[in-house]
Amino acid sequence: MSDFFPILIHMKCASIAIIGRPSSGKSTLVNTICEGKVSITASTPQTTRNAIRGIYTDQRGQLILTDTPGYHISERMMNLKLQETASLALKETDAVLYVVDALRLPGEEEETIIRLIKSAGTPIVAAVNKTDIASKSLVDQTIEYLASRLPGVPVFPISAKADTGVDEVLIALFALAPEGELLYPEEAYTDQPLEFRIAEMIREQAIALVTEEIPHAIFVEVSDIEYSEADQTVWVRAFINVERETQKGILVGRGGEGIKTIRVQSFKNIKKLFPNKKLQIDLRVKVQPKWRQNNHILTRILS
Ligand SMILES: Nc1nc2c(ncn2[C@@H]2O[C@H](COP(=O)(O)OP(=O)(O)OP(=O)(O)O)[C@@H](O)[C@H]2O)c(=O)[nH]1
Ligand SMILES: [Mg+2]
Repeated sequence: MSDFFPILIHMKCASIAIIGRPSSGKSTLVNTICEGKVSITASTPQTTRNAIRGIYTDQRGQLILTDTPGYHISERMMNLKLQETASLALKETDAVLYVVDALRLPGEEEETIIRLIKSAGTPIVAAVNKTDIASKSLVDQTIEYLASRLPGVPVFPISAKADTGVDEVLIALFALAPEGELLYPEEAYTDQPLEFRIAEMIREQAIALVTEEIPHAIFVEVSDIEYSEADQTVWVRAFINVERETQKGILVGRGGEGIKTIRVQSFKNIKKLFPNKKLQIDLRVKVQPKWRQNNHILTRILS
């Protein structure tokens, strides 16, 4: 008899849609799970605008996590498109990871999201986030609320930022995952195109610089990535688009200080994408009046 006994390892593979209100910490959670910068984050709500895949692999198998735009009720054109992106992600998934912000008492928006995820009919795991800063009483109230609205759904108190309770969420997700081959290589942590990742890293720093409504008026497009073999340098050219001249003035800043800060801060993250090369980033700010009502632009940047 042969000494060789094949070991049958039943790997699991599941796609998970991450759903929740704006600013509940969905993108922070994806980054913590995937141990990399998959999705940009900000203290202002409605940061994520696309379905963004993060990939987590360990000896149990693979979870393909789809970060989605925060679900916000509004009839504005851009918001309707963001809602559609979140709803679509629910259709192509094995399970939903529902992230609830313990700092904000549930309201109409939470009720809408619960209706939406229930109607999708896929298994749900819920995470009550920001337990590192929320009081115990707020966390308990949120857990109670979820138990009453989603009976039978496992609920985990977590901190996406401090990485507590996240392992328990992974155990619950793998428990729901079907057996299957890995869809991505083990070392992959996202599948986003390079141009998109760079544009997002620039947008993150532009958002960090401004307040009020301006973060929502920004979109970034990379026009060009060029590699020069001779001097081992990657050239990135990108446009930060805003809706008004006044917003442009704020982003550029006095003597160009604003745009310089965005370039220097985003450089740190973008450089990690080109570890052995030199990097040059050329940033311009451009005014695109009322782009949020322009179907052509919205379709291009939100698809
Ligand atoms: N203290 C604390 N802050 C957190 C935690 N998770 C997220 N945050 C913060 O909450 C803010 C929003 O986080 P994001 O991850 O961008 O939230 P999001 O749900 O992806 O938001 P949208 O993309 O707008 O829907 C950021 O300032 C995060 O640093 C947490 O566990 N604890
Ligand atoms: Mg987000």
